[in-house]
Amino acid sequence: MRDIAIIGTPVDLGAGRRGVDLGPGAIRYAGLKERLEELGYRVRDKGNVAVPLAEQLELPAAGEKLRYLDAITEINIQLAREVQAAVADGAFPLILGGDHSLSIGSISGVARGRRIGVIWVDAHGDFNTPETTPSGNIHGMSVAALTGRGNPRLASLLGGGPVLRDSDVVMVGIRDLDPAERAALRQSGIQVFTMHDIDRRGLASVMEEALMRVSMGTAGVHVSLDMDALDPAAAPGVGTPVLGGISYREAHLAMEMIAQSGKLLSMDLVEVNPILDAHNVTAELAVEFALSALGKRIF
Ligand code: LYS
Repeated sequence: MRDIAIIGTPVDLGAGRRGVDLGPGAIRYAGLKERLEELGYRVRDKGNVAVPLAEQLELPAAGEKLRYLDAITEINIQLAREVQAAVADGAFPLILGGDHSLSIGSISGVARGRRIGVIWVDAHGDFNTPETTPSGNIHGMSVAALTGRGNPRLASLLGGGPVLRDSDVVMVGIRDLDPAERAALRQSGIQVFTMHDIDRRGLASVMEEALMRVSMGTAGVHVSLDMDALDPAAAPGVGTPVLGGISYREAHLAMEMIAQSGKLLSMDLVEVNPILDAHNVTAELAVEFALSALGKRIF
């Protein structure tokens, strides 16, 4: 496929910290469209999904377990429709965030009417539900929702039950789980590759297994890249940094292996926070990793 549809989703309502709403602009500013064109793609920037500012909305009550649920549901339904339209046009959807709650919409759109696999590259499991969340932030609940858990409006965004099977989801780069989230994730059928696994086995072996699992029986693979999977020394511009992440080269290698698999259907680039960044390096990295996932090679 040589057509790419860029869809921005400048949402930060799912996060505890402000600023990732500026991520799509920062990634565009880093030259995403031109650099994809240099790779030989025809790129259409579809602009941004409409997102209200936190300032326009009522402040959630203290202790709220699903902060900004109405707005986030609405944004994700819109995003899912945009993504579905891109797929119907034969284009590759490339979604720019924004906080990780947007993957509920992007993946619901890509998975409409078919079974897909997902590689979730992240420091966090994003497997909380309203019962387990310590923060009430919906960006910590995306994988739970996509596999049918938690709030029904998120878990069945477009209607029709769970979007993903547990066995079709693999997490890579995990190193920060909340206690009840950790227990739930252990009970699920989701394969989790933590930083410990990457340290012991090496990233290549982990990615080989991840790709094999998510490719089995599926129409293809969506990659959801949270920039906080990277070590904060390489990618400082993220909302929820955690020490001990994957290196610059490991991230490239993961994306290069995804490209070589020939299975990639669509991709999210999320949690870029330009306010916390240094000269836009994190957005520039996001562009580089998208290029590697879409076939850019060293030699
Ligand atoms: N686990 C934490 C929470 O639920 C952090 C999630 C970070 C998601 N990007 O709030």
